Amino acid sequence: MKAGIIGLIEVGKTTLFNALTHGSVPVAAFGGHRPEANVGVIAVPDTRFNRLVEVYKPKKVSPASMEVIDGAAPIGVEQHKDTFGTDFFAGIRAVSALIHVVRAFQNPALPEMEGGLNPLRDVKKVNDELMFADLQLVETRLERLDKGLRNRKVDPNSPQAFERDLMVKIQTQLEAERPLKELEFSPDETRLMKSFDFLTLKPMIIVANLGEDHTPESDEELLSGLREYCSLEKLELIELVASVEAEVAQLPAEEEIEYLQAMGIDEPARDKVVQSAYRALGLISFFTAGEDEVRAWTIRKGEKAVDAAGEIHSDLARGFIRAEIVSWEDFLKAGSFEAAKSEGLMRLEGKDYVMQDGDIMVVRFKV
Ligand SMILES: Nc1nc2c(ncn2[C@@H]2O[C@H](COP(=O)(O)OP(=O)(O)OP(=O)(O)O)[C@@H](O)[C@H]2O)c(=O)[nH]1
Ligand SMILES: [Mg+2]
Repeated sequence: MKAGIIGLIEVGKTTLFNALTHGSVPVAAFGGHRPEANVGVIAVPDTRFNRLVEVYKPKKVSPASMEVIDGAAPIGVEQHKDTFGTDFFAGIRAVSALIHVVRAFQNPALPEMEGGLNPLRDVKKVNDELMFADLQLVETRLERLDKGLRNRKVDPNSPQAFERDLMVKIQTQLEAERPLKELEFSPDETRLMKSFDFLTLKPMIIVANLGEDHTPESDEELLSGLREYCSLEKLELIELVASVEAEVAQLPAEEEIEYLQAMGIDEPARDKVVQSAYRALGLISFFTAGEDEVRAWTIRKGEKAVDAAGEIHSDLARGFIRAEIVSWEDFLKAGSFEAAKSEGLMRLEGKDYVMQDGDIMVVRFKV
């Protein structure tokens, strides 16, 4: 899974990248507007996974992971467009989720923002740019289709007509200034759209980057509009101080926990960012656990036992007989997979069993 950090210039994208990856990429180097992106791989934080590791003390641990990309497209820097080539958004077209950072901090060292600090305005501005980029894409495609179809009778059942209808449907939505993820698409339409990598089809979360000196009162004043907008648009909003998160991420693990506890925080906000990106994508985890390895696997909500088995190895899907499943709650109750088994909490499920978040699975198979 890949997530791309987007947002206007100098809002703290690279700072958040550092917080997420425990990294120390220089912020705002060369104004930050570099054509090359920062890329990092991070483990998806999961307390259930940690618990499994405590129980099994395995030789190998393999948490779920996510790739984070920063700097591929700082939005709103028209003057830099040429240096990025024709497709300004190329760097984030390949991601599956967008982490949209918006500035909610004052910083006298940075140039004054036109019209003052206004996170709601900025989020809308970026969202408009995403819709505009998709609209350009679909219009280019429509032009090309129409050129190909000119002076020819088009069979309404032809693939060309099907694609044209789809593109018009997309265009209509974007012209109404609504993102594509609100539309429903048939499996055939989805297949056809895949190569376009439309930006407004991607799940998105919003990160409001607050100042170090923020208070609940100042947050309310600054963010009430944005909070309302996010709840209307069904966008998850995470409020954090990226600069503090980035500093904390530099501490050794134990010190970090102590530091956070002293501040009365149970988990770093960066964990929430990753988890909520995971959720926005409709992803869940299931686990395989033993003394050799404890591993978290990523699947989509609604996937079946046989799909989950196929994630592990295609042989397991091909020769699938049954899945031994212990739910996360039952695992906690019993203390281990084996104990759950002897207490009758283990279930034997068939191919079509719909996997639940946190399931622990052993696949019985034969090839
Ligand atoms: N006060 C404050 N300053 C921050 C915070 N996050 C980032 N900054 C400052 O804002 C400036 C820009 O931060 P970056 O992380 O480079 O922002 P960016 O969005 O990556 O910037 P570009 O890549 O240039 O578009 C730097 O001077 C940071 O120190 C924050 O949470 N609070
Ligand atoms: Mg940057």
